[in-house]
Amino acid sequence: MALIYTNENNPATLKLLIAKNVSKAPVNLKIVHVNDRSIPQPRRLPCVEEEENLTLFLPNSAVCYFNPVKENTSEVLDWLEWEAKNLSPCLAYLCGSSVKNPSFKKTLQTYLTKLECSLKDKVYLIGNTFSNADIVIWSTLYPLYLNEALRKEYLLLPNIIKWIEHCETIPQFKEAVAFFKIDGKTAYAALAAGAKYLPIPDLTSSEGTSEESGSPQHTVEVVSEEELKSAKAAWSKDVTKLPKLKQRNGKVLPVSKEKNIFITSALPYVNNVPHLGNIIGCVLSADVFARFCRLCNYNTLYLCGTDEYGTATETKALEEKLTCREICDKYFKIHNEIYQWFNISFDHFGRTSNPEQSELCQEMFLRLNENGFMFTQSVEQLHCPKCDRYLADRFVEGGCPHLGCNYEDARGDQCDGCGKLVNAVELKNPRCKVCGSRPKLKTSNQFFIDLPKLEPLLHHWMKLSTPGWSNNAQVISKSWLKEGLKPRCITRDLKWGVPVPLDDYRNKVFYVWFDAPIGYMSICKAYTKDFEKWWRPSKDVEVKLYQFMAKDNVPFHGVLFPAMLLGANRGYTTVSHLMATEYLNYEDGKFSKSRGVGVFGNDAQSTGIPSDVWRFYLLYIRPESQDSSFSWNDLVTKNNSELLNNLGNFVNRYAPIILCDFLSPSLRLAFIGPHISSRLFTLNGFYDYLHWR
Ligand code: B3M
Ligand code: B3M
Ligand code: ZN
Repeated sequence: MALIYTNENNPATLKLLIAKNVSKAPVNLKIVHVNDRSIPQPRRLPCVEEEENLTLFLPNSAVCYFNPVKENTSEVLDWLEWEAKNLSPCLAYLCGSSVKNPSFKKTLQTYLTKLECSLKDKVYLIGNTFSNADIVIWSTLYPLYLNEALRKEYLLLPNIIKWIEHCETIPQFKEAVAFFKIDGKTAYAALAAGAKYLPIPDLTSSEGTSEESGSPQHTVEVVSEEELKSAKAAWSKDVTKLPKLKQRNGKVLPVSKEKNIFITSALPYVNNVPHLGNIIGCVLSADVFARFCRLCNYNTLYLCGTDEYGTATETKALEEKLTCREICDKYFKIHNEIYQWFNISFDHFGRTSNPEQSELCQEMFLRLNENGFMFTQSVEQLHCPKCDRYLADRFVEGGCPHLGCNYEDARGDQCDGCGKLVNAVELKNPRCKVCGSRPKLKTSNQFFIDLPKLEPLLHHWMKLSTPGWSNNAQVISKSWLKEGLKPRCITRDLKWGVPVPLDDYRNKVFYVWFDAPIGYMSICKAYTKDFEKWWRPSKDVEVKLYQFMAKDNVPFHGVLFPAMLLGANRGYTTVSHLMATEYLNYEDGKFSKSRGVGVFGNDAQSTGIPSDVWRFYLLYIRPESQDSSFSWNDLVTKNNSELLNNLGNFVNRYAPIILCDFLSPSLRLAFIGPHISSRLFTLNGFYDYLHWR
């Protein structure tokens, strides 16, 4: 049975009770304080918990849900929207908020005049037909009617009074009022307290442009003949005859003669909390594509996981005084929870510190070694005598060696001053990041992958593969190849990583960029023992690999990893679509965890803004072909104008059923139409929730 959570005296609850009486839907009522932790997210009052996964937190939406009659015409919906966007927030500001806002007095008067005109010679708002519009507006005005002082101050006009008094005698209204006492003095304060974000009443509609017309004016945009035709054709398709979505039971595996889509998003390091830029660049972009492919009934596998080895983890462990394992466990959980909150539809979210990783990484190395694509060479490395350890690139700092850049805190891998890559041994006045002392040069033998030897193979492969890549991915990879490939050192004197499986090297581990891409395989193996069906498909099976990432990861996915796969010569699947995004900036600068600038996954969550709105906005500003920026003001504007006014109105009014699978299940909007039995969620009233400032 549905359960209504409400604070006391909230007129919006009255709507729900009347609608429930009209439709004879049984409900329970739970009176709570606005700060009660048991209120379902997003903790607005009143809200209706319908089933485990369905909470209606928009009162007008819930009214239509309780009472889904076909009389919910667009005229009714206009009134519901007007009530949610204008009338009720205006009353809340004037009579309910602790900060009184007298400037809305004139606005309210305009609203009341409009209502008065609409009720002229009518029994109900819409002629002689009782509708949900009566329930909703009556409930909101009733406290004003009850309160003598307010009634004088805000002049209730005669038609309105007549209508209020008429509705008051309807049994379902009477019963609701008797059951849930409304006190004219505190009702609007209760409304304001439950709303959490008070929308600003729409002032433009109070200026009397639409004068006597009861319901709001519509603007009609010009649409071409062809557009109209194709829209009509699309809508006249019988949705019930569309192919049914495949039931996915068990593990997703590729099938001969079908489309087999394998999707990955770059594996995030465990040294930080992902920010919005990471989310749109990798997991969210891939998620939308995965949802699209599943809707097309392709065999779709979407994998991701945390990239846990390497110096990034060791640095973080030192910083937080935890072991590497503890750091990985801690950040794996953080990442996993954030992506769940964003409704990222991974088939599996794994981690590279699993046993499958060591096994596959060592196998790959041995294979490349056997095939003659590895060699050893002695390497000069910085060793800190005080800490007695070789210093990984990130553990050394010093002056930038590049001409013209005098940046003094360049890292061993890259200089933040000029952005160029740095060779750690070339740093001026190097110092150990841990103890600050000066490291010494020492030599040790390391393995190198012979990229120049792999170049011809790679060249040929690139010609065939790159046409489907995003433009920036093509440009970056081709420019690497053009400059000529150099051998790359793939082993390190570190502890936290996959051990090199050869005598004399057993105390070394693989360089993180050698092991990380193998994570895609090992995570797949952790997901299914049949992982080779994806990675080494038989001749009659075609697998297309789509990899999503930010552009700084392109060289590793477009050059290094394919070179490894080709060199291993075992018929491995290689990337057919490398999709890279540009950067997302924060307001006018860069996201930066160290400087605390930006919005991070957990911050997004604590704003109370639903993840679907974040998903919508991030996709809207996705840095596809150039950098873009996140801005709070723009978030509000895009939400109000595009998501609500455009998409929302469209879905609400015209779509018999729309499965917005680009958005997550909670937003799979199904309009309650006559031939649709699955009642999910209507957008109606969404407005008042989402028009926050
Ligand atoms: N958003 C137009 C429409 O719903 C507009 C209504 C405003 S109601 C005050 O089609
Ligand atoms: N962990 C870099 C990053 O998080 C790296 C990606 C690995 S993908 C195999 O940006
Ligand atoms: Zn040191």
